[in-house]
Amino acid sequence: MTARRMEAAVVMGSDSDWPVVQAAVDTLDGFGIGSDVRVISAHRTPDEAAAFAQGAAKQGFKVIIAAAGGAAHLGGVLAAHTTLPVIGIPVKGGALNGLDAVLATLQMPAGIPVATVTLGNAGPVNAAVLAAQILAVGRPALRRRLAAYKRELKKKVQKGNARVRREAARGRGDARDG
Ligand code: C2R
Repeated sequence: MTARRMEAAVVMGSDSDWPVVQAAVDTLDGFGIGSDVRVISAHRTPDEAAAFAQGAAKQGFKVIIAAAGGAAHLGGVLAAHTTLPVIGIPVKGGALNGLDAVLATLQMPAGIPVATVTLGNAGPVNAAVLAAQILAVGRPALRRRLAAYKRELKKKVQKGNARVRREAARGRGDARDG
């Protein structure tokens, strides 16, 4: 069996972010995208942050996902040191409950984008889906997997619609009978 290529680097500012970030790794796994996970802090390990980003393309990574909470500078610092696309996951928590992380990740100066995803549970999933979409350019097999993923989302909504309509109709019927 050949080892899976590690195309996505998943970096987080602290091991305390891992419970949130895990969903990104699981979602990447679901698309068959290999990821390498590590803790690097632009604040606490600034030299490692710069060195990692500078060497990331050479290591074979094609996209970087950076998760951080609070004064979340990690995504921006990694983006400053690479031309790879960087996707930022703001991590909820702290005194400001993540609003600080959203703004710090999102509000980058012109020329150094960090594609910032949702705060909360959707964030790591969306980071992984966006990474898959970036990697799928020119890769029909991965594009087909993404299309299948969207079909599953559609089915879920249709099932939900049927359930809600059934329950609502039953509720109205009960009210009329009573
Ligand atoms: P601790 O739980 O280790 O105190 O970290 C981490 O991402 C975490 O959410 C608290 C929060 O600090 C964040 N942190 C950053 C950076 N390094 C750590 N925002 C950075 O480099 O941006």
